[in-house]
Amino acid sequence: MLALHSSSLPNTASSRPKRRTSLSCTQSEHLNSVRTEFSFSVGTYLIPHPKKVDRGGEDAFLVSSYNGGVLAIADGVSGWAEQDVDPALFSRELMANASSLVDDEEVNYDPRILLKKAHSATCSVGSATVVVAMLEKNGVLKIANVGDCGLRIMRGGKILFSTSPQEHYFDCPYQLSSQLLGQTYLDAAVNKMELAEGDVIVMGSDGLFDNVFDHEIVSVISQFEDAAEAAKALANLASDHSRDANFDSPYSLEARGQVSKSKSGSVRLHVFNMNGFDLDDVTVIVAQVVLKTRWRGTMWEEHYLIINAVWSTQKYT
Ligand SMILES: [Mn+2]
Repeated sequence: MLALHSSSLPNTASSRPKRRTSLSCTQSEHLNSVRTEFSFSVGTYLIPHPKKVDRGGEDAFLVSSYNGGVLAIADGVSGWAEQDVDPALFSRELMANASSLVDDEEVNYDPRILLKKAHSATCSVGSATVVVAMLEKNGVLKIANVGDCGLRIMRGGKILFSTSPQEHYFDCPYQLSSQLLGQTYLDAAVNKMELAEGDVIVMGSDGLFDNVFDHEIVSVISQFEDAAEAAKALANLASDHSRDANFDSPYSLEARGQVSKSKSGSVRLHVFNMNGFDLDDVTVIVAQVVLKTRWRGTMWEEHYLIINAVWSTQKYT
């Protein structure tokens, strides 16, 4: 079973202009009556590991419309299964806690503080890599990343920004953990970017970035106007590549590089991984940056008509 989630952040009815009964307002009143706010149009797609389909896999994610929008993915570290711990419990609880804390006063639009509070509220045993992005209404995106989930920002068909994976050594990423030996919010890589209308964010678990090259992400994004369709296409591409022994994935290239570095063979690698297989959960979030127009008070009727026409042609709101 594939889990499909697709949503557009709500464009509330209250943001729509009200028709004015009198045309007595001044030009300056009109200028003050309109302001624009950044928001996301979001599509998500999750394909669990083929052997974990019945349990839904071990990735978890959240999409919130709070402020300009909040996106996050957590990937439960699978090694916990060897200790009879379901790796999905920690990642799911972490995301559930983050979801309920997005509007917390202390978080104050800071994704690193969101990770701190969500982590300390999580009681499950386990650990997870995690990436969080919070968009403010002025277009500033704040990102916090622990481990090898990732995020790309695309503008004009090019990648403008990429997170870098954090790992202790090959195949052992930084992770928030129930154990003291894990990382904390203080280890998160933080970044801040000013976004523009039309920018596209691609966020994924390592199941995406281990199996799909950046140039392929650019190519797929250019083929779809709808964020949900783009997310589905990227997840399917990652899944197809992970099952294709003849495809040299980013992960398999990295694995080969590690072997050539390790003459003693001290780096443990699964042979099937080196042949190109990297079966994993795949989670993809695609978010297109959109401008919402909000209204304060009254406005000229003429502008109501023009702006309304623009709305009706927007595909992402
Ligand atoms: Mn993974």
